Amino acid sequence: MNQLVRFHDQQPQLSDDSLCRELLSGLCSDPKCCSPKFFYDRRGSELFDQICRQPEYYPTRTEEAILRSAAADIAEAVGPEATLIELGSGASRKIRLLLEALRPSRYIGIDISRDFLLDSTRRLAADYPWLDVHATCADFSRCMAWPVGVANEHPVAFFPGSSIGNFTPEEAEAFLGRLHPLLPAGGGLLIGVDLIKDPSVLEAAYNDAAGVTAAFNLNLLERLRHEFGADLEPQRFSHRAFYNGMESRIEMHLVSQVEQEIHVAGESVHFAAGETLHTENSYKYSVEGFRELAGLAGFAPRALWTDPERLFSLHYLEREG
Ligand code: AVI
Repeated sequence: MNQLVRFHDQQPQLSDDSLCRELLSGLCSDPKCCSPKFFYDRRGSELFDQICRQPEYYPTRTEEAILRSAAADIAEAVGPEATLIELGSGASRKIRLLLEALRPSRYIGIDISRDFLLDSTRRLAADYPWLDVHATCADFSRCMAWPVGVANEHPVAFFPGSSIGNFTPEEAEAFLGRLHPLLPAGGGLLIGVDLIKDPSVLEAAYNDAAGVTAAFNLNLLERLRHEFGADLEPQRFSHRAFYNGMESRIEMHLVSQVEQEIHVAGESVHFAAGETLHTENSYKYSVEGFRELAGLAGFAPRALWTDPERLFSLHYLEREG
């Protein structure tokens, strides 16, 4: 296999200590909460892959269908010889749907998971020998910097999957605000955003019949036990996901079935029966609502693609000024 991937390591791993402090501060806050980043240990990432294949979870297959059917139009909007920079590139699967149509000169995958990143970018380089492939190990949600001298030519950031929805709107605006200075005027952002729709469709997507999303949510407790030495019984919690129409977001919670005390890193945390640990928000936007948010961060709308049922949107935005 062609191993020609240029690797840039920004050494993003937080120490176990600071992760533990972050975890405790959420568990001790009122209401209790936990960052969704704690979902993604090895098992959590496998379960997320399975979620994407569930019949009720429409975002992945709908976005992929949009990328397939709109590839030529996307190529026209983006233009030739782009440097594509994928934020949170994971398995680099979706970008493959665009490469032949886009013919970018360079691809930079950015991901926090070093081994996974190297593996997937090496496979990409082997499958597309004409493409200059780079891998940057970094936590793009905290700080972002392109590898020096690599993204000068027509950089276009690619942020699929509606991962922007896992930020609050304020965090999303701040995130786009950090991206803005990394792009030259006219630099592009191709971003997938899940749309507001009938709550029954949304709630089914986060309560799949096979119980994969429930297992994904509950796996967080297994991670607390194994990685952070928490003393708790996962079967004393249950999965809950519902649409909060006032906030336009799906909320995921772990609900304590009984009154109980759990112990994490020397601290004891009390749960009343029915009290929840809020584990994730997944914000949904209207096309106009997302354009407005992106506008606040200095991005102007250039093109938009959706599916016939208007479940999901793919925006092409350009940095203004
Ligand atoms: C990664 N992210 C966009 C997913 C979402 O839909 O918010 C995470 C997820 N949580 C439960 N199911 C999927």
